[in-house]
Formats: sequence, structure tokens, C-alpha cells
Amino acid sequence: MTDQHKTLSKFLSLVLRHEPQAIGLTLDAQGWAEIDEFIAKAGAHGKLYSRTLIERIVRDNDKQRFKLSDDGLRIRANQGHSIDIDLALQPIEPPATLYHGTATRFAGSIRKTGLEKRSRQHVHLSLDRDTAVKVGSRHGTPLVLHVRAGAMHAQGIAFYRADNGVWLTDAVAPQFIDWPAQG
Ligand code: HQG
Repeated sequence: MTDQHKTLSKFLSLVLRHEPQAIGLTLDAQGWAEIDEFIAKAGAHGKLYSRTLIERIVRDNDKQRFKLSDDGLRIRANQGHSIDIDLALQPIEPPATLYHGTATRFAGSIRKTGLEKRSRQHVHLSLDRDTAVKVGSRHGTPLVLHVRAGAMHAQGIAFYRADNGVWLTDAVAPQFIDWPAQG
């Protein structure tokens, strides 16, 4: 992916997850945007996309952040929204353990309140440890927490899996978090 593609991919993330109003775009209740409308409005703001470029960004994105509708007319972000949309995901049973990558500087606060969704719509969890290390590194010295997802599910707490494999839940209470020995 070229630098130009990366820049346009980041802008697509910004618009579809956080600020559609930045270019006067409206998403539907499930977070979908009309591709033609997006291209026109982004173009009016100096960001030049074509349908081919968008298809390439969707295909090549490292975290599969975006999805095209079956008819190919619309696009949405798979997860990570701060705006209030309903991904309409079905609750599914999670594996016994999922991982959350955070930074050591948040440890004290997380011990008190558990994991909160903060500015996003969900707490994000991963199936593998390596992903959690990468996610945590974005915030500082990474700290990987083990979330007892199976036990939470057994108590009726809902889990969802986004189309790119990221696991989502509303919150993780402190009693469901296992800390690494040094944490
Ligand atoms: C932390 C990326 C203090 C939480 C990734 C995290 C992910 C608390 C930060 C996706 C806390 C929020 C999401 C508490 C949670 N006290 N800190 N009680 N509860 N936190 O960016 O999970 O590249 O909103 O641990 O791959 O880091 O954008 O969430 O450190 O899937 O596609 O508050 O974003 O994907 O940070 O990342 P974020 P996240 P993209």
C-alpha cells in the first residue's frame, strides 16, 4: 500500500467511525455510507477517491477495517466507532479467554473499574495475544490482560464478533480480569 493509500484509508476510518459530518455525509443506522455519495463529498473536501481505489483499500487493509455491502453500493467500518450506530451483530458465545491490550499506565484505573469502552462503542478484545500487544503498544508500554469471557458469557453478558474478527463487549468487570504476574 502506498503512503497515499494509507492516508486515504485513515481518512476513510475517520469519516466512517467518528466524523461523517466532517464532509457532510450521513451514515444509516447501521453505519453504512453510499459509496458514490462518499466519493462526491470527499472530493469536495479535496480527498480524491475512485471506486477502484476504495475497493483496493477495503481489500488490502491490514486489519480489514471496512466492509462493502453485498450489492457493492455501500461501505462501513467493521468496528471501532465512536458515533452511535448499531452494527446489528448477533451475540455469540466467546472462547473461554480473550485478550485485551492496554498500557501499564492505565493499570491502576482498570483494577478499580474494570475495562470501560471509553470513547468507543465497545470494549475491544482479541483472540490472540500478539494482537493485544500491538493494540496496547499504541497507548504506551503494553500490558496484556486475560479476560475470562467464557465466565462472563455464562453469567449472561453478551459478546459479539465484528466482521474482521475483533471481539466486542460492553464492559469487563474487575473480577473477570486476570493480570500478568508483573502487572
Ligand atoms: C483503556 C484499534 C483506564 C483501554 C485496535 C485502552 C482495536 C481504560 C483505552 C481498537 C479503562 C481506550 C480499539 C479504565 C479501558 N481505566 N483506561 N477503566 N478501561 N481503558 O483506542 O482497545 O487501528 O478506544 O485499555 O486494533 O486500544 O483503530 O481502544 O487502552 O481493535 O482499527 O482505554 O482500535 O483498531 O483506547 O483499541 P481505544 P483500544 P484501529
